Amino acid sequence: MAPSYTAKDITVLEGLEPVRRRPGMYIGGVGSAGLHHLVWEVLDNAVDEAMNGHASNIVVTLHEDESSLTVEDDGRGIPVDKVPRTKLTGLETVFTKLHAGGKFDGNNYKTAGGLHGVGASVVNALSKELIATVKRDGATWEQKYKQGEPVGGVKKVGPARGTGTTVFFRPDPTIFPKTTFDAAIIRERLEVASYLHKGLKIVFENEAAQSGQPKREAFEHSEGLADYLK
Ligand code: TTJ
Repeated sequence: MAPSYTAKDITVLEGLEPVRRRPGMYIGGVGSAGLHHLVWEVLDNAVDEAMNGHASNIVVTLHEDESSLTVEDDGRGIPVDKVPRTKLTGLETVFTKLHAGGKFDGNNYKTAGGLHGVGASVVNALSKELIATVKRDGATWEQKYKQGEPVGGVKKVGPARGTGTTVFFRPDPTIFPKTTFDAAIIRERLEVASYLHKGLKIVFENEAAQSGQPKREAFEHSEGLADYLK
């Protein structure tokens, strides 16, 4: 028999107001751990695309101001066409709709790192600015947001070679008392992720590196945890 959709297949999507009202419910708190949680949520989305066999490279860039970050993958690219039921693009849905339930109310099942790819809207809600860029079907598409609200629609901004998703975000200083990221914390997480996900190449570009620190590091382990044990 052909598969059919039932009520249980329809995901309830809410707006982002509750995230800005009670950020701790979604990221644990607004201190350093909560701030870095934003990075893990975005990173997990890119890692999921790699785990599904569609991406093999991730680049994480800590920008010179230390308060903004870019995560890029070479996966399929988040779809930019409109979803009939919601009349929104897949991209806008990912970044502006809260998939019902918060992390700490037991409604979303977690992977090792976070919300299993539904945390992008939480990051957006708590960002002063976020730019999502998708390369798909030979074109580059972009949508910008401020405090989780779209600033215009999804726009075609030029041609593209290959496919992928890039997310630039700057955490909102009206939410976080301190918005500077710690390069050492990010570097460590990326190194561990590269051991856990065999064959995935993760590059860390640290534009804020001081003299004597590497500007670029690549983490890649063809044998995964076996490499770690060695
Ligand atoms: C969804 O189904 C069609 C093909 O693409 C799937 C998808 O969502 N892929 C995806 C999401 N790849 N990469 C992302 C992603 C990457 C970053 C850096 C951040 C976010 C929020 C998502």
